[in-house]
Amino acid sequence: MASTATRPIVPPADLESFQAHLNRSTRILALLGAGLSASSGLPTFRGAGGLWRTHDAVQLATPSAFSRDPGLVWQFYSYRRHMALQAKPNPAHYALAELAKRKEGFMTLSQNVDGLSPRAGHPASTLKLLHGSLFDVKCSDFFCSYSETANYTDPIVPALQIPTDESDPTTTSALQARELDISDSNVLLPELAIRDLPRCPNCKKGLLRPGVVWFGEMLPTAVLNDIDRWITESNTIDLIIVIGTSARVYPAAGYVDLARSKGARVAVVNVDRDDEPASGMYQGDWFFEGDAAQIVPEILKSVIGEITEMPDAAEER
Ligand code: BJW
Ligand code: ZN
Repeated sequence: MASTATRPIVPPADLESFQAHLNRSTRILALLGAGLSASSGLPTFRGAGGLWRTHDAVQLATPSAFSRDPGLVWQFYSYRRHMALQAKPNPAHYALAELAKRKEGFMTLSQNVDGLSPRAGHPASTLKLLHGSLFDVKCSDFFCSYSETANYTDPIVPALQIPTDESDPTTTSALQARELDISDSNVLLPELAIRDLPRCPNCKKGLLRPGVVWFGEMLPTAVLNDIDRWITESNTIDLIIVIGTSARVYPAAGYVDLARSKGARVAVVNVDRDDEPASGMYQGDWFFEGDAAQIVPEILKSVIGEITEMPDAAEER
């Protein structure tokens, strides 16, 4: 039996044909999803990681969830801000950032809100954040236009501090400061009063909310316009690389078909062989099955070389 230890991550034939196409491609899109950050320790939305306490993460990402229970939704997002700040970009974030620096016609569309691609040094001009950022906040009052970017205060208000197990008399003092895993529904969360939630400093009336795009909301117009401009600059797109996304949420998923309609071949990187784009795979496409953190640096190597340095912009903040 062949040893798995020596098996290459990517079958050589696939790798060779993909890299030949990558090397000659001048217009390349990447569509990124939560699976890109999975090996940085951040959960995905659908599938095993998609439950937060007893709540479906997708159900919490809606304006109606926020209207119904802003405290719960803030606890969910405050936890995610905290987790994203603790996480580190992985080799796939660095590999994509490097490709962006080396290939002029490379544009990245990210559905991720975790800030890991910017922290890996992905140039902002070629990174379009379709669904906003966990570190943007804005007023939830329709009539107030207050917004903030790069708010890394953790917790954003004291009431959203992650509880520790100080109440447990059996733990030593060193352990007493240990944060509880509030994604575990057995951990009791404090009741939050509306007055304890982040409040808009401008109108003083509205609650602040995370600056992310929830279901039923428009994606940021400037971002959509930038992407449209890039797409219509030329009649062709050579390649779209679809990484760690179930590609089921629109309009993001629609960019795969749009790229294909301009001639693009599609390369998918996903741990789940069944998570193909909704319109399926065609002859000439590639499916690289496995962890994005391992596969992405491997398949991009013909352009970016080996990833050696991994500076994290968060350490300079
Ligand atoms: C790994 C891995 C590893 C794991 N390595 N891989 C057309 C048709 C039908 C419906 C619509 C349509 N157009 C619009 C809609 C409605 C709706 C929609 O798409 N619904 C669908 C569910 C059908 N879209 C919207 O509402 C959008 N707005 C809009 O269209 O506005 C116009 C409009 C307004 C009003 C009326 C009408 C039109 C907004 C969508 C916003 C999505 N927001 C969220 C939350 C963001 C904030 C937050 O983070 O909390 O974005 S939902 C959630 O899904 C999040 C993600 O960015 C997004 C995509 O998820 P993603 O990244 O693909 O994650 P998963 O978990 O699904 O997949 C992970 C993948 O990784 C899996 O495949 C794993 O196998 C893989 N994986 N580990 C590689 N290590
Ligand atoms: Zn306001």
